[in-house]
Amino acid sequence: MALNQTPAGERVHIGFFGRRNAGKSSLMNAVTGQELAVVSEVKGTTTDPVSKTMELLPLGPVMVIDTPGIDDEGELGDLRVRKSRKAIQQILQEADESCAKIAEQASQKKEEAVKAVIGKVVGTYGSC
Ligand SMILES: Nc1nc2c(ncn2[C@@H]2O[C@H](COP(=O)(O)OP(=O)(O)OP(=O)(O)O)[C@@H](O)[C@H]2O)c(=O)[nH]1
Ligand SMILES: [Mg+2]
Repeated sequence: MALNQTPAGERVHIGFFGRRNAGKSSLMNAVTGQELAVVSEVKGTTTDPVSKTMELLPLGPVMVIDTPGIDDEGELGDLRVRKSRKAIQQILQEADESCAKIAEQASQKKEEAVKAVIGKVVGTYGSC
């Protein structure tokens, strides 16, 4: 399957989350080497999640997601925060599914080294 046909669910998801003006959009642009998101000194510039599928070496096919600040305020701000939280949940779910898949593959193959790495990841970061 060509890289640009990889389904979203099989891509590594990379999200940028944080307070307004923290530099999320700048970081996303720097990581991707593209001007994907508008950057400005005005707090709350990003008002909707911006996602882009691309190939990012050495990872391969990825989906990068920039999000509105999680400290936004007011009626509109609350809606933006909700969108950011949804994006965070989506990424965590993808991570859970990927982790379960790797663990399953490792147990089938009985590869102790792989299991050890997973154990280390789980031990270090809690449930992965
Ligand atoms: N000094 C400094 N300024 C930065 C850095 N990264 C971003 N900025 C500046 O910080 C301001 C906010 O950057 P953005 O990337 O728009 O921040 P953001 O987190 O996307 O902001 P929102 O979209 O409002 O949530 C801009 O004026 C950037 O030029 C950095 O590493 N150092
Ligand atoms: Mg932004």
